[in-house]
Amino acid sequence: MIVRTLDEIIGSERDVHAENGNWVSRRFVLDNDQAGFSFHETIIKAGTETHIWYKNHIEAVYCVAGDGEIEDLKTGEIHPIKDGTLYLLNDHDEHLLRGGGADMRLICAFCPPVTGREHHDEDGAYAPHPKTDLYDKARK
Ligand code: 9YT
Repeated sequence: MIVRTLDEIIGSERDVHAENGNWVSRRFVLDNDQAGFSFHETIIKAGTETHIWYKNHIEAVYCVAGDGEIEDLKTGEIHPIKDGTLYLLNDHDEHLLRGGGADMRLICAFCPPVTGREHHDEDGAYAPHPKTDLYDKARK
């Protein structure tokens, strides 16, 4: 069993800040924990806009505080986000994530797991998992 607290993560290498200051991600579970997913708490700063397109990952995101919205760039649909809203990027959905009036606190799970060394590329993607073939086979 692994037990971790937010206090331990803050200020450690699991506490990752976006280069543009739009978000902070606390990585509770990473690839090297061998759980098959990674599990993060992400704070999206109020009033920010982030272009994200996870071409190599599925992500579930559950909001527990704050407010904002997500714009699906394929359909143009805009969905409000608040405490109790979940979105699942099950189709590698390109989107804009906007923080509203108060910082959004999001609980996120990634499959395949994030290793912790990825950076958003110019399209807002993370690089594929090094063993991504294993995950592709597992989904078939
Ligand atoms: C919700 C989202 O995708 N935010 C960007 C950061 C990401 N959740 C991460 O790396 O934890």
